Amino acid sequence: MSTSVLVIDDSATIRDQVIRTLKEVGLFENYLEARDGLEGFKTLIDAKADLVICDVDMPRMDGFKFLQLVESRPELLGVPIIMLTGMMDFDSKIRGLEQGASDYLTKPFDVGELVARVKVQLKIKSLQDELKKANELLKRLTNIDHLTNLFNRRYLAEILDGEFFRARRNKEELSLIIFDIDYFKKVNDTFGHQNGDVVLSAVAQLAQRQLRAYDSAARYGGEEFVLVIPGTGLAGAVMAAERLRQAVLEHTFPSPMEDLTVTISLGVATYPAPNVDSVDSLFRRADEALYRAKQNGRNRVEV
Ligand code: GH3
Ligand code: MG
Ligand code: MG
Ligand code: MG
Repeated sequence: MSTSVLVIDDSATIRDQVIRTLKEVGLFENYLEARDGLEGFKTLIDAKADLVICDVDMPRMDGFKFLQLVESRPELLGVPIIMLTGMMDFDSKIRGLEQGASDYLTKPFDVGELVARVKVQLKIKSLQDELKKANELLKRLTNIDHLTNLFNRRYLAEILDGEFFRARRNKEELSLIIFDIDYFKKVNDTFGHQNGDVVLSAVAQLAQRQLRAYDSAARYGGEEFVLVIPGTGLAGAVMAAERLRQAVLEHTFPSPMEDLTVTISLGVATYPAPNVDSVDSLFRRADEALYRAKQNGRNRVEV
Protein backbone atom coordinates (compact mmCIF):
# COMPACT_ATOMS: atom_id res chain seq x y z
CA MET A 1 0.00 0.00 0.00
CA SER A 2 1.38 3.36 -0.93
CA THR A 3 1.56 5.90 1.84
CA SER A 4 1.35 9.64 1.43
CA VAL A 5 1.89 12.71 3.52
CA LEU A 6 0.32 16.10 2.94
CA VAL A 7 2.24 19.23 3.92
CA ILE A 8 0.18 22.42 4.20
CA ASP A 9 2.03 25.69 4.63
CA ASP A 10 1.94 29.05 2.92
CA SER A 11 5.73 29.15 2.99
CA ALA A 12 7.36 27.22 0.15
CA THR A 13 10.59 27.15 2.18
CA ILE A 14 8.94 25.35 5.08
CA ARG A 15 7.16 22.91 2.77
CA ASP A 16 10.45 22.06 1.06
CA GLN A 17 12.22 21.69 4.38
CA VAL A 18 9.59 19.32 5.80
CA ILE A 19 9.37 17.25 2.64
CA ARG A 20 13.14 17.04 2.25
CA THR A 21 13.49 15.83 5.84
CA LEU A 22 10.81 13.15 5.45
CA LYS A 23 12.18 12.06 2.09
CA GLU A 24 15.62 11.49 3.60
CA VAL A 25 14.12 9.01 6.07
CA GLY A 26 11.89 7.47 3.39
CA LEU A 27 8.79 7.31 5.59
CA PHE A 28 6.38 7.94 2.71
CA GLU A 29 6.04 7.17 -0.96
CA ASN A 30 4.03 10.22 -2.02
CA TYR A 31 4.51 13.80 -0.96
CA LEU A 32 1.63 16.22 -1.42
CA GLU A 33 1.66 19.96 -0.84
CA ALA A 34 -0.88 22.71 -0.33
CA ARG A 35 -0.55 26.45 0.34
CA ASP A 36 -3.51 27.00 2.64
CA GLY A 37 -6.25 25.21 4.58
CA LEU A 38 -8.76 25.06 1.77
CA GLU A 39 -6.32 23.77 -0.81
CA GLY A 40 -5.11 21.29 1.82
CA PHE A 41 -8.64 20.11 2.56
CA LYS A 42 -9.38 19.56 -1.12
CA THR A 43 -6.13 17.66 -1.59
CA LEU A 44 -6.83 15.53 1.46
CA ILE A 45 -10.30 14.61 0.19
CA ASP A 46 -8.95 13.73 -3.28
CA ALA A 47 -5.74 11.98 -2.33
CA LYS A 48 -6.51 10.51 1.12
CA ALA A 49 -3.17 11.21 2.78
CA ASP A 50 -2.08 9.03 5.69
CA LEU A 51 -0.71 11.95 7.69
CA VAL A 52 -1.00 15.73 7.50
CA ILE A 53 1.46 18.36 8.64
CA CYS A 54 -0.33 21.70 8.77
CA ASP A 55 0.73 25.27 9.46
CA VAL A 56 -1.51 27.39 11.72
CA ASP A 57 -1.04 30.82 10.26
CA MET A 58 -2.00 30.94 6.59
CA PRO A 59 -3.81 33.39 4.32
CA ARG A 60 -7.28 32.50 2.94
CA MET A 61 -7.82 29.62 5.40
CA ASP A 62 -5.81 28.96 8.54
CA GLY A 63 -4.99 25.68 10.29
CA PHE A 64 -7.91 25.89 12.74
CA LYS A 65 -10.48 26.24 10.02
CA PHE A 66 -8.78 23.33 8.24
CA LEU A 67 -9.18 21.19 11.40
CA GLN A 68 -12.88 22.12 11.56
CA LEU A 69 -13.43 21.08 7.96
CA VAL A 70 -11.65 17.77 8.51
CA GLU A 71 -13.72 17.15 11.65
CA SER A 72 -16.91 17.48 9.59
CA ARG A 73 -15.93 14.61 7.29
CA PRO A 74 -16.32 11.14 8.86
CA GLU A 75 -14.18 9.51 6.16
CA LEU A 76 -11.21 11.57 7.36
CA LEU A 77 -11.56 10.37 10.94
CA GLY A 78 -8.29 8.95 12.23
CA VAL A 79 -5.95 10.77 9.84
CA PRO A 80 -3.22 12.16 12.13
CA ILE A 81 -2.63 15.90 11.83
CA ILE A 82 0.51 17.51 13.20
CA MET A 83 0.23 21.28 13.53
CA LEU A 84 3.14 23.63 12.89
CA THR A 85 2.91 26.54 15.33
CA GLY A 86 4.97 29.67 15.95
CA MET A 87 7.55 29.53 18.73
CA MET A 88 5.76 31.29 21.59
CA ASP A 89 2.21 30.61 20.62
CA PHE A 90 0.98 28.36 23.45
CA ASP A 91 -2.66 29.22 22.95
CA SER A 92 -2.72 27.92 19.41
CA LYS A 93 -1.03 24.67 20.47
CA ILE A 94 -3.74 23.99 23.01
CA ARG A 95 -6.48 25.15 20.69
CA GLY A 96 -5.13 22.95 17.92
CA LEU A 97 -5.08 19.85 20.14
CA GLU A 98 -8.58 20.60 21.38
CA GLN A 99 -9.84 20.91 17.84
CA GLY A 100 -8.58 17.50 16.82
CA ALA A 101 -4.89 17.89 16.01
CA SER A 102 -2.83 14.85 17.03
CA ASP A 103 0.34 16.74 17.89
CA TYR A 104 2.19 19.97 17.20
CA LEU A 105 5.68 21.12 16.27
CA THR A 106 7.14 24.48 17.06
CA LYS A 107 8.76 26.45 14.25
CA PRO A 108 11.62 26.56 13.50
CA PHE A 109 11.49 22.81 14.02
CA ASP A 110 14.26 20.37 14.71
CA VAL A 111 14.47 17.79 11.91
CA GLY A 112 15.11 14.95 14.34
CA GLU A 113 12.04 15.91 16.35
CA LEU A 114 9.92 16.16 13.20
CA VAL A 115 10.86 12.63 12.17
CA ALA A 116 10.35 11.25 15.69
CA ARG A 117 6.89 12.82 16.05
CA VAL A 118 5.80 11.65 12.61
CA LYS A 119 6.90 8.12 13.49
CA VAL A 120 4.90 8.21 16.73
CA GLN A 121 1.77 9.29 14.84
CA LEU A 122 2.22 6.56 12.23
CA LYS A 123 2.64 4.00 15.00
CA ILE A 124 -0.56 5.18 16.73
CA LYS A 125 -2.37 5.12 13.40
CA SER A 126 -1.31 1.55 12.68
CA LEU A 127 -2.33 0.42 16.17
CA GLN A 128 -5.70 2.11 15.68
CA ASP A 129 -6.13 0.33 12.35
CA GLU A 130 -5.36 -3.00 13.99
CA LEU A 131 -7.82 -2.28 16.78
CA LYS A 132 -10.47 -1.46 14.22
CA LYS A 133 -9.84 -4.73 12.41
CA ALA A 134 -9.96 -6.66 15.68
CA ASN A 135 -13.26 -4.98 16.52
CA GLU A 136 -14.73 -5.91 13.15
CA LEU A 137 -13.60 -9.49 13.64
CA LEU A 138 -15.06 -9.57 17.12
CA LYS A 139 -18.34 -8.28 15.75
CA ARG A 140 -18.33 -11.02 13.12
CA LEU A 141 -17.60 -13.68 15.69
CA THR A 142 -20.34 -12.43 18.00
CA ASN A 143 -23.04 -11.87 15.40
CA ILE A 144 -22.44 -14.28 12.54
CA ASP A 145 -23.14 -18.00 12.26
CA HIS A 146 -19.90 -19.48 10.97
CA LEU A 147 -21.43 -22.27 8.86
CA THR A 148 -23.87 -20.15 6.84
CA ASN A 149 -22.48 -16.61 7.26
CA LEU A 150 -25.97 -15.47 8.21
CA PHE A 151 -26.63 -13.64 11.47
CA ASN A 152 -26.84 -15.94 14.47
CA ARG A 153 -29.72 -16.35 16.89
CA ARG A 154 -28.21 -13.98 19.43
CA TYR A 155 -27.94 -11.15 16.94
CA LEU A 156 -31.37 -11.92 15.45
CA ALA A 157 -32.91 -11.01 18.80
CA GLU A 158 -31.15 -7.66 18.68
CA ILE A 159 -32.26 -6.99 15.09
CA LEU A 160 -35.86 -7.93 15.90
CA ASP A 161 -35.99 -5.63 18.92
CA GLY A 162 -34.60 -2.76 16.86
CA GLU A 163 -36.86 -3.32 13.86
CA PHE A 164 -39.94 -3.78 16.00
CA PHE A 165 -39.25 -0.56 17.87
CA ARG A 166 -38.77 1.28 14.59
CA ALA A 167 -41.91 -0.22 13.00
CA ARG A 168 -44.06 0.75 15.98
CA ARG A 169 -42.66 4.26 16.20
CA ASN A 170 -42.96 4.94 12.45
CA LYS A 171 -46.27 3.08 12.15
CA GLU A 172 -44.81 0.83 9.51
CA GLU A 173 -45.32 -2.86 8.82
CA LEU A 174 -42.77 -5.50 9.78
CA SER A 175 -42.87 -9.01 8.38
CA LEU A 176 -41.21 -12.20 9.51
CA ILE A 177 -40.60 -15.43 7.61
CA ILE A 178 -39.56 -18.55 9.52
CA PHE A 179 -38.61 -21.56 7.46
CA ASP A 180 -37.34 -25.07 8.11
CA ILE A 181 -35.86 -27.59 5.68
CA ASP A 182 -38.17 -30.53 5.04
CA TYR A 183 -37.00 -34.02 6.03
CA PHE A 184 -33.51 -32.78 6.63
CA LYS A 185 -32.69 -35.80 8.78
CA LYS A 186 -32.97 -37.88 5.62
CA VAL A 187 -30.39 -35.67 3.86
CA ASN A 188 -27.96 -36.27 6.72
CA ASP A 189 -28.72 -39.98 6.83
CA THR A 190 -28.27 -40.41 3.08
CA PHE A 191 -25.29 -38.15 2.37
CA GLY A 192 -23.66 -37.68 5.74
CA HIS A 193 -23.53 -34.76 8.12
CA GLN A 194 -20.83 -32.92 6.16
CA ASN A 195 -22.87 -32.90 2.97
CA GLY A 196 -25.83 -31.89 5.12
CA ASP A 197 -23.79 -28.83 6.07
CA VAL A 198 -23.23 -28.06 2.37
CA VAL A 199 -27.00 -28.14 1.83
CA LEU A 200 -27.53 -25.86 4.83
CA SER A 201 -25.14 -23.22 3.59
CA ALA A 202 -26.51 -23.41 0.02
CA VAL A 203 -30.04 -22.82 1.31
CA ALA A 204 -28.72 -19.93 3.42
CA GLN A 205 -27.14 -18.40 0.29
CA LEU A 206 -30.43 -18.67 -1.59
CA ALA A 207 -32.21 -16.89 1.27
CA GLN A 208 -29.53 -14.21 1.41
CA ARG A 209 -29.90 -13.60 -2.31
CA GLN A 210 -33.62 -12.83 -1.89
CA LEU A 211 -32.98 -10.01 0.54
CA ARG A 212 -33.18 -6.31 -0.11
CA ALA A 213 -31.03 -3.68 1.56
CA TYR A 214 -32.88 -3.47 4.89
CA ASP A 215 -33.82 -7.15 5.23
CA SER A 216 -31.90 -9.54 7.47
CA ALA A 217 -31.43 -13.30 7.40
CA ALA A 218 -30.50 -15.37 10.44
CA ARG A 219 -29.89 -19.00 11.26
CA TYR A 220 -32.24 -19.55 14.13
CA GLY A 221 -31.57 -23.21 14.90
CA GLY A 222 -30.01 -26.24 13.21
CA GLU A 223 -31.88 -26.01 9.91
CA GLU A 224 -34.33 -23.28 10.80
CA PHE A 225 -33.96 -19.78 9.45
CA VAL A 226 -35.61 -16.42 9.98
CA LEU A 227 -35.96 -13.52 7.56
CA VAL A 228 -36.78 -10.09 8.93
CA ILE A 229 -38.45 -7.86 6.36
CA PRO A 230 -39.16 -4.29 7.46
CA GLY A 231 -41.57 -2.01 5.62
CA THR A 232 -43.38 -4.92 3.99
CA GLY A 233 -46.92 -6.19 4.59
CA LEU A 234 -48.25 -9.73 4.58
CA ALA A 235 -48.86 -9.92 0.81
CA GLY A 236 -45.31 -8.80 -0.03
CA ALA A 237 -43.79 -11.15 2.52
CA VAL A 238 -45.81 -14.09 1.20
CA MET A 239 -44.51 -13.30 -2.29
CA ALA A 240 -40.93 -13.25 -1.01
CA ALA A 241 -41.52 -16.54 0.81
CA GLU A 242 -42.99 -18.11 -2.31
CA ARG A 243 -40.01 -16.95 -4.41
CA LEU A 244 -37.62 -18.49 -1.91
CA ARG A 245 -39.57 -21.75 -1.76
CA GLN A 246 -39.29 -21.98 -5.56
CA ALA A 247 -35.59 -21.09 -5.61
CA VAL A 248 -34.74 -23.82 -3.07
CA LEU A 249 -36.85 -26.36 -4.94
CA GLU A 250 -35.03 -25.61 -8.21
CA HIS A 251 -31.55 -25.55 -6.75
CA THR A 252 -28.95 -28.10 -7.87
CA PHE A 253 -26.47 -29.19 -5.23
CA PRO A 254 -22.89 -30.28 -5.91
CA SER A 255 -21.77 -33.93 -6.12
CA PRO A 256 -22.72 -36.38 -4.67
CA MET A 257 -26.08 -34.62 -4.27
CA GLU A 258 -26.77 -33.63 -7.90
CA ASP A 259 -30.06 -35.46 -7.90
CA LEU A 260 -31.15 -34.25 -4.50
CA THR A 261 -33.92 -31.69 -4.27
CA VAL A 262 -34.73 -30.21 -0.93
CA THR A 263 -37.85 -28.32 -0.06
CA ILE A 264 -38.62 -25.88 2.70
CA SER A 265 -41.74 -25.03 4.64
CA LEU A 266 -42.35 -21.41 5.49
CA GLY A 267 -44.48 -19.48 7.94
CA VAL A 268 -45.18 -15.79 7.46
CA ALA A 269 -46.52 -13.18 9.90
CA THR A 270 -46.79 -9.41 9.87
CA TYR A 271 -46.97 -6.68 12.48
CA PRO A 272 -49.40 -5.05 13.06
CA ALA A 273 -52.24 -7.58 13.11
CA PRO A 274 -54.88 -8.61 15.68
CA ASN A 275 -52.99 -10.08 18.67
CA VAL A 276 -49.65 -9.33 17.05
CA ASP A 277 -48.34 -6.47 19.13
CA SER A 278 -44.88 -7.55 20.25
CA VAL A 279 -41.78 -9.33 18.98
CA ASP A 280 -42.86 -12.45 20.85
CA SER A 281 -46.35 -12.54 19.39
CA LEU A 282 -45.03 -11.82 15.89
CA PHE A 283 -42.56 -14.65 16.24
CA ARG A 284 -45.16 -17.02 17.67
CA ARG A 285 -47.54 -16.25 14.82
CA ALA A 286 -44.89 -17.01 12.17
CA ASP A 287 -43.88 -20.19 14.01
CA GLU A 288 -47.50 -21.38 14.15
CA ALA A 289 -47.80 -20.73 10.43
CA LEU A 290 -44.64 -22.81 9.84
CA TYR A 291 -46.16 -25.62 11.89
CA ARG A 292 -49.27 -25.52 9.69
CA ALA A 293 -47.07 -25.59 6.57
CA LYS A 294 -45.52 -28.82 7.88
CA GLN A 295 -48.95 -30.25 8.81
CA ASN A 296 -50.43 -29.40 5.44
CA GLY A 297 -47.83 -31.36 3.48
CA ARG A 298 -44.56 -29.33 3.57
CA ASN A 299 -42.96 -27.46 0.63
CA ARG A 300 -45.48 -24.65 1.13
CA VAL A 301 -46.07 -21.18 2.55
CA GLU A 302 -48.67 -20.55 5.26
CA VAL A 303 -49.72 -17.39 7.05
P1 GH3 B 1 -39.25 -31.79 9.11
O1 GH3 B 1 -39.69 -31.82 7.70
O2 GH3 B 1 -40.38 -32.13 10.04
O3 GH3 B 1 -38.58 -30.54 9.50
O4 GH3 B 1 -38.20 -32.99 9.24
P2 GH3 B 1 -36.69 -32.91 9.61
O5 GH3 B 1 -36.06 -34.22 9.32
O6 GH3 B 1 -36.07 -31.75 8.94
O7 GH3 B 1 -36.82 -32.73 11.13
P3 GH3 B 1 -36.19 -31.64 12.05
O8 GH3 B 1 -36.39 -30.31 11.48
O9 GH3 B 1 -36.70 -31.87 13.42
O10 GH3 B 1 -34.69 -32.13 12.00
C1 GH3 B 1 -33.61 -31.33 12.15
C2 GH3 B 1 -32.39 -32.13 11.74
O11 GH3 B 1 -31.37 -31.25 11.32
C3 GH3 B 1 -31.84 -32.92 12.89
C4 GH3 B 1 -30.37 -32.60 12.93
O12 GH3 B 1 -29.58 -33.76 12.87
C5 GH3 B 1 -30.13 -31.78 11.69
N1 GH3 B 1 -29.22 -30.70 11.94
C6 GH3 B 1 -29.35 -29.70 12.83
N2 GH3 B 1 -28.28 -28.88 12.79
C7 GH3 B 1 -27.45 -29.35 11.82
C8 GH3 B 1 -26.20 -28.93 11.27
O13 GH3 B 1 -25.60 -27.93 11.67
N3 GH3 B 1 -25.66 -29.67 10.27
C9 GH3 B 1 -26.28 -30.78 9.78
N4 GH3 B 1 -25.70 -31.46 8.79
N5 GH3 B 1 -27.47 -31.20 10.28
C10 GH3 B 1 -28.05 -30.52 11.27
MG1 MG C 1 2.14 30.39 7.81
MG1 MG D 1 -36.69 -29.78 9.23
MG1 MG E 1 -36.14 -28.19 12.34
